[in-house]
Amino acid sequence: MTPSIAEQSESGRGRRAFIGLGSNIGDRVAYLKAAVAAIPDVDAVSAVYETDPVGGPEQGMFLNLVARLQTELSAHELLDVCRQREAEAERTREVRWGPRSLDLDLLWIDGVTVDDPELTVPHPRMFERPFVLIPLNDVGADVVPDDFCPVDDGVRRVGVLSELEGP
Ligand code: A4P
Ligand code: MG
Repeated sequence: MTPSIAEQSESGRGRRAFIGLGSNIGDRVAYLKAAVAAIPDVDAVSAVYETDPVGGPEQGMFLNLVARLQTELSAHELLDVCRQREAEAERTREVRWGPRSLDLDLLWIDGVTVDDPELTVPHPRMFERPFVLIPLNDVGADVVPDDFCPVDDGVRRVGVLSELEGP
């Protein structure tokens, strides 16, 4: 019998966590591949979606995906993982919601909520964003609200990360 989510969380192998990745500058595929390869404990990766930018200045299209982890790392350790991957992609912070080589958002950790000055989990904007929920539906459908329709004009599936080539 498949163990329930609660049983998996208590089995000693850690918890499920989901990280959303986005890129809209340079070789987007290469940034995503390098980041996913360097995130620890990844056990599933969604398809890659090309998505219209939401918010911020006029900017190019994003590639977005969601990685699922089964991990014993804490929420803050996972935030450090996100920041390290962004630093490796020479991410700069000029404009909020502006163009970026790589953005990693810690979306969700089973059974964990955090609300402190540097980290909010679940990610506060994830449930209003098709560019998050559609890839999340590939690897964590139970986390997506039941009434969400996983089809959106601004989110187009482009393929599986390992089979894509840049940019
Ligand atoms: N922070 C707090 N909670 C979290 C969390 N759960 N995960 C803090 C990650 N970081 C979290 O983020 C600012 C600070 O948020 C971090 O230092 C961390 O301490 P940032 O990445 O430096 O800034 P940002 O990404 O410009 O701002 P923000 O508000 O995080 O933006 P979002 O929500 O990440 O949205 N459109 C498309 N189509 N695809 C996208 O991927 N992304 C954004 C950015 C906007 N529009 C987009 C996309
Ligand atoms: Mg961010």
